Amino acid sequence: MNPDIPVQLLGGITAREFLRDYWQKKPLLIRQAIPDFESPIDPDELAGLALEEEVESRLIIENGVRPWEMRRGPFAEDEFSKLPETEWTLLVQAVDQFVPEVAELLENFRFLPSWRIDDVMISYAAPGGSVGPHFDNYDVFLLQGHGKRHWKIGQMCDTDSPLLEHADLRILADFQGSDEWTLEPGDMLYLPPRLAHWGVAVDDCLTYSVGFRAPSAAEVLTHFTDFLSQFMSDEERYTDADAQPVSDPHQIQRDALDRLKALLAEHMGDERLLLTWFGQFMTEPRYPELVTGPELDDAELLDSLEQGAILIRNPSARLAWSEVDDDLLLFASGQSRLLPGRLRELLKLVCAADALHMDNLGQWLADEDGRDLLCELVKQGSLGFADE
Ligand SMILES: [Mn+2]
Repeated sequence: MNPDIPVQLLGGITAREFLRDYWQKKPLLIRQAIPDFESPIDPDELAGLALEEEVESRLIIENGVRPWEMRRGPFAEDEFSKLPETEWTLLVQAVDQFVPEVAELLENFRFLPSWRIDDVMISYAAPGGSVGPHFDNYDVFLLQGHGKRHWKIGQMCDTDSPLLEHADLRILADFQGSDEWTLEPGDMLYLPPRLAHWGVAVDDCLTYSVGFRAPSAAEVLTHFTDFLSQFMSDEERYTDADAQPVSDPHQIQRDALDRLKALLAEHMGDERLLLTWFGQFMTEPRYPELVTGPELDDAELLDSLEQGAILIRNPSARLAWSEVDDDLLLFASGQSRLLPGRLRELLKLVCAADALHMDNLGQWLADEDGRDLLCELVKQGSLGFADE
């Protein structure tokens, strides 16, 4: 998309302006980001999802058996009827993986890399419902779906910010409010990481949280070095064939440190492996058990497509691609595959298209590598047949 065209979702500023002035920096309130927005899911349907085994959900009851009581789903149907009239919240994670119309909302965020998006969480709150003042370590767009929610924003926080004593929730002990707004359906609030916020339902309300993912520095280091170590032999060790006689045998000298730094730099500087690890890591599905596929060979796939079958992306799959020299890397749900550069347009199609069929695949089905790729993606579960 053109980064210099005003975006309705961003209140008429361009993607370039948003990224420059707000993203990861400061909050932005956008009235009618999605004009006349009608939530594709209602509170009953959300509660229905929270009954399902594979769906992550939580209930937070402000005056429960203890203050801010938290219960984890899946829930039994009668649990909802026993809740108080007011001051509780139901949070359902990754609704985009279960409701296609919710996944479609993500099309509005194509000015950001799709691999940065985590999920769409939807919360229902009874009047007065809230999860308390808190901060998150990731960016979030809070889109009001139904009813009204009053948002207050506060100070920037960090790991030293005092929290209430609570086993499960990170509620701020101290909230220094600065701005506040009441959001109505279609209104949206962008919040950068670590900004304190506190949303309280004015009436029955649904709020969509489009959350982002950014690995912590500790995760990058531990996961990347774990990945690297798979490719290292036990014979590769600290070496000091260049050693000089020591003056004090108990002293660790500067030259030892230099050799270690060289060893680290040699491996950490391997861009190809860094890219491979990162692509695999960022496309790991939230629910890997939902990404599985059938046994299938090229001929069967071709046959099905010729008979009108349609392939769609598994809503639980994550896809991304990158370049390495003249080749391409496709990342699909935690795995990677090196492909010849001529498949670039097919890769882009696989990542972006809502559906794959004879019409848009066309010539690619005549390409053995192309067919092979589609077949592998179906077997792996990242792509699936539409009517299954
Ligand atoms: Mn939050």
